[in-house]
Amino acid sequence: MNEITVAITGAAGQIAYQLIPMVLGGHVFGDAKIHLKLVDIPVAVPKLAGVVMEMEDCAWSHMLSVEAFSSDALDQGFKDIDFAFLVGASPRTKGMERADLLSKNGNIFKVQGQALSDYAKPSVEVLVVGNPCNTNCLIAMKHARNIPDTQFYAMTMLDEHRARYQISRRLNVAIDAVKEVFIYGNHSATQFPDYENAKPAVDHSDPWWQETFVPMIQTRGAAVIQARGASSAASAAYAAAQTAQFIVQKSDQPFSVARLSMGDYGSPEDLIVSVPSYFKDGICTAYGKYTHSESASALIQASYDELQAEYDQVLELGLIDVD
Ligand code: NAX
Repeated sequence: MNEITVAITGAAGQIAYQLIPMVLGGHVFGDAKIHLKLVDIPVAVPKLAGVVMEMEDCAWSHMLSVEAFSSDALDQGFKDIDFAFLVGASPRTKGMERADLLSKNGNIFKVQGQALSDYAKPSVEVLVVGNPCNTNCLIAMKHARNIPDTQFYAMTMLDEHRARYQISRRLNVAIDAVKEVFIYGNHSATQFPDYENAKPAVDHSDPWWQETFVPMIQTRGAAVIQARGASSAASAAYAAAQTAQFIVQKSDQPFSVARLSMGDYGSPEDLIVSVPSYFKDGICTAYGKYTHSESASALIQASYDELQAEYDQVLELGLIDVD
């Protein structure tokens, strides 16, 4: 029997509440039967007991076990896992400086990276969703000495979905007819959603693309918070499930994901950067040879610069040892 052991951190949170049924419902890992480990901070563990009960009550046919773990017990929470969704993160609270946010999350992802290295299978694949996801992913990767860097990813699929939908609406074509839309840079308000290489082709001379479309995608998360009073959850969970599918299937279809840069598309090497990607010989690699206008290139560079600044701050905070 094909079995897989999966961990989800932030399991008592709102994204996980949508993601867990997708995983156990068999929508992510194909026919594999699943051992699921739910991890959250100690005060949230009692709530996790309720999530466990609900999943038992679904009697999922793919489910072998569901257990709750405290983030203080990653030796159990990450034991022998094949796939990790790192969703849990510390939110930015009112008045918090960006450096404080990086520092708080950096310490979480440092511990998680070390624990993945110590307790997960060396073949584990790791998808970071918790923000700032690119830099959190980098920190976890740097502390996971026993796991190849190529097995770390940060999610930009939700941004791609947001962009594809808006393009389909603008062009008045079916969503599935819109292809080759990719996110460049950071999962943040500086990201560049590339309309210039989308299929069907768009009219670049129309200022709507740069003046309306780009900022709309960049700030869509904030717009959802404004309308819903809570951040994206269903759409984020769906994007995480789909990204995991691409990863476990080693898909040769191109998709948006942030991963260790090899300098692709002019990105700074050794950072976790989103560019068009696909699996080639089992490794997630840059896809295509897309070119960009001068103005788009400047936007892409601004997002790369933001990632570089986050990295510099993380170095200053001593969250990564340079060796
Ligand atoms: P919630 O606040 O609902 O849940 C977060 C959960 O993480 C909480 O239960 C909290 O106790 C837990 N947690 C905190 N520290 C932890 C630790 N050290 N170990 C384990 N669990 C821990 O947030 P939710 O809406 O689920 O969002 C989760 C994260 O996803 C946030 O950082 C959010 O910013 C990020 N997002 C990322 C997106 C992306 O595209 N990459 C889009 C959606 C979302 O904004």
